[in-house]
Amino acid sequence: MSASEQDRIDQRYIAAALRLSRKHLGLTSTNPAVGTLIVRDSGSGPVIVGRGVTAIGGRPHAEAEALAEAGDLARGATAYVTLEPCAHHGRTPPCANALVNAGITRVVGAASDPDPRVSGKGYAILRGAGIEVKEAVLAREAADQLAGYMNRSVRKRPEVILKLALSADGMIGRRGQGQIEITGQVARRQVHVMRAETDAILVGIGTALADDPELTVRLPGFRNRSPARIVLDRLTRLPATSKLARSAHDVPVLVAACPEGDPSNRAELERAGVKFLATETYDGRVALPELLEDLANQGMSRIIVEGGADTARAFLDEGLVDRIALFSGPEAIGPDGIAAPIGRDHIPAGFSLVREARFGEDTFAEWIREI
Ligand code: AOF
Ligand code: ZN
Repeated sequence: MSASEQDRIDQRYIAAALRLSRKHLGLTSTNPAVGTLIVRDSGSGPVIVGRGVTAIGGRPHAEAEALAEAGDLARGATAYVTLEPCAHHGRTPPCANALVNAGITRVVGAASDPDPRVSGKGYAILRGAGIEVKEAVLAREAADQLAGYMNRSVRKRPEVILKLALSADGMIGRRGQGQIEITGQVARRQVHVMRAETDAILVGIGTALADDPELTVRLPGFRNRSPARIVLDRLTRLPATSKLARSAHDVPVLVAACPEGDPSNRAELERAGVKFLATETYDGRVALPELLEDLANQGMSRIIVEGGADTARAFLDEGLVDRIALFSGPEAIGPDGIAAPIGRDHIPAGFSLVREARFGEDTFAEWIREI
């Protein structure tokens, strides 16, 4: 087989392993959602004999699952891994050793693991055992998908995804009105998939009061995939009668408030099951870097900021946005619109376009900032 033919096959299986692992994105924190495929040559071409994704909750690891499915067929096979196999004795034995013991002869990897217990050591164990190792195949795609884990490891905070729905004239809503429909149903369904792939949805109190949103995942096939809901609510104004508070026993609601917030409302919200974050403040505002650090310490890797304009601007101004996801609808809102803090033509420096799509009448584009 020529080298370029081999490269094409390797990219195809890494792409398949990334697609496979995506189904557990948002379900494995604090572990990354990794994918593994075990592929062997059947004589008439390569066949997949084992598939693994990091299990819900983070363990077992993807390699262990894939090796279990492959059994003896792993001997002499190639393992495609979206993240460098682990080298440490954690709650599970090292995956690098498991691959060696199973008789894998070639490993193709996408991302390297920044975890100091693993970084470089996983690949070294494999090479030390005589396994052929090829690294960094589809490294950009893997970095994109593993951005939550990478952010938490390197920046010590979750990946912050800023999601906005923009009208044709660059507005995100109409003054004095609650939720208005900017994008169609197909795009809205896509938002629910994005929510399901995160650990929390964050909004400002302005949005919570104006829209009374539920911020849950309501999509067939994605039941029980609602992440926590976080409200930036400096003065503890979230009503105990809001949809958020009323559903707090089913899906967690976390409020970031300042000490001067309303104590009686706080007590009422706590009775409804709402939890309060230990928030630091400066200039009377919730300190966002500290809030994010706290969320990372609670195990969160990906959060999605969904509104409104002031909240989006606060994260942007502090340089705390890692991914920008813009949905654009076909209709204009006009002069009573609320201007978006950002637009397709005003993406901050340092971000690069990773995805463009159409959802019904709407367009979608996504940019990420490299770590
Ligand atoms: C892998 N395969 O599927 C995942 C890996 O707490 P532990 O023992 O589960 O270890 C967590 C670390 O394992 C995590 O920081 C990352 O380095 C690695 N995750 N490794 O070989 C997997 N999810
Ligand atoms: Zn492992």
